[in-house]
Amino acid sequence: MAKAGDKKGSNRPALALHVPEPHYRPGDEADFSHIVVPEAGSAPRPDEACDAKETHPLCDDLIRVLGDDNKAHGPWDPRLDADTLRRMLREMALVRAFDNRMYRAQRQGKTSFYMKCTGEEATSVCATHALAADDMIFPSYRQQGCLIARGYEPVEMINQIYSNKADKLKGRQLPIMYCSKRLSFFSISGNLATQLPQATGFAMASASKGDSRIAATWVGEGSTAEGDFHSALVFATVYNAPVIFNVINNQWAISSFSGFAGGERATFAARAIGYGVAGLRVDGNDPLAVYAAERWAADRARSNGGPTLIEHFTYRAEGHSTSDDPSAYRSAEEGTAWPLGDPVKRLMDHLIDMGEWSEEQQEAQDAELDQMVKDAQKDAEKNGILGHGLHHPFHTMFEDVYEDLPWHLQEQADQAIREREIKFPEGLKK
Ligand SMILES: Cc1ncc(C[n+]2csc(CCOP(=O)(O)OP(=O)(O)O)c2C)c(N)n1
Repeated sequence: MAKAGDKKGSNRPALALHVPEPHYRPGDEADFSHIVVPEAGSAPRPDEACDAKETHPLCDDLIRVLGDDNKAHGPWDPRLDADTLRRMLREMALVRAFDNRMYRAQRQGKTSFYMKCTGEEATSVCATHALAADDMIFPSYRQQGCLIARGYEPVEMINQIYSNKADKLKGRQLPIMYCSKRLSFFSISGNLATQLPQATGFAMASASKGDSRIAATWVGEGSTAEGDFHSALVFATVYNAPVIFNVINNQWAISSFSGFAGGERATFAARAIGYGVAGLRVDGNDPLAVYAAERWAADRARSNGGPTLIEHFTYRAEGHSTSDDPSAYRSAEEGTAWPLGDPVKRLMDHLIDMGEWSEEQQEAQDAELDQMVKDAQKDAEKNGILGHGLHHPFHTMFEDVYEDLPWHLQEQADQAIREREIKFPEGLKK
């Protein structure tokens, strides 16, 4: 019998630690043939009122509606009219035009930071269309599409990005961390995953008041590794809270691939099984499938069927943010090799196939949207850009939190203002 600390003679195998490694690194050829892409229309659609268990086989499937033939297939086809489809297409294209211009604005030094959502537009725009206008959205930082789908003005977004004197958040948030009470869009938090328990809490409050508003939240697959994910799902399942968890699996969390959040072992949708909530796994680049899944979950939540976790399987086509260089850690070929295509092009091709749109109309719309964002940018620049000094007055940082400023903060405010007067005498004020 071996004694403690006596390794000699032991024939037990040595333990080995598994450290996940992505399939492809810079310079590698990217081949996604291991990803199972089922036929569009092949996934069954259970009734919204079904037992959560009935959805669980879908956690290993992939709900797809738009086929390679550009037609809508199967029971998940939401049968939207052409006007709604054109509106979703326009808003996705607007998000892309906005992202491209703001990325350039950061490179031109007009703001310190920007984050694009290229390739993921459907997961925010089309999901928002499936919600009621006053359902509460608890976003992460890549859901500019939700705000655009609710009609937020690009100029307001740019004012926030520039932290200028018209920024409604008074420069107190990192660029792109928007918030709009009017549009039921909760304040974005830079601390990952805090929005999940907040969404569950809102949903519980809404239900306990007998209200009709549900909550929908978005989170990256990497952030599901946070403890907040667990707390949010436990409370949601225990109290059958009317909340939708949208997990955006775009394969990467900055430079960590999805394997570091558990993606090698099970799908992210499959986490629903352990909590006993409904779970769906959807092609996140298929605008119709995204709409249909979100609508299913919203109808279920609104009729007291409880929470749903939706994994949107997609790809982050660009860098994490303007501070990131993905060519340092992933194969440059991944974006083009991604098997689920581009959501904007897929919806455009579908509308063209229906005889409701044309490439010429798309081109003209792209030019119009680009001009629209350019005009909004010009208007926002009148209110100031990074470093031009046109921001909210310095002392406002001490306002809006307390009704009566506590003495120690008052002291700090007085001291800061005095020091500022010395550093920046009249005429040199920054
Ligand atoms: C609590 C916390 N940990 C770490 C970070 C740093 N951080 C910011 S974004 C990010 C990656 C998140 O990836 P994912 O959740 O997959 O979302 P994606 O960026 O892909 O949309 C990390 C680690 C943070 N902001 N907050």
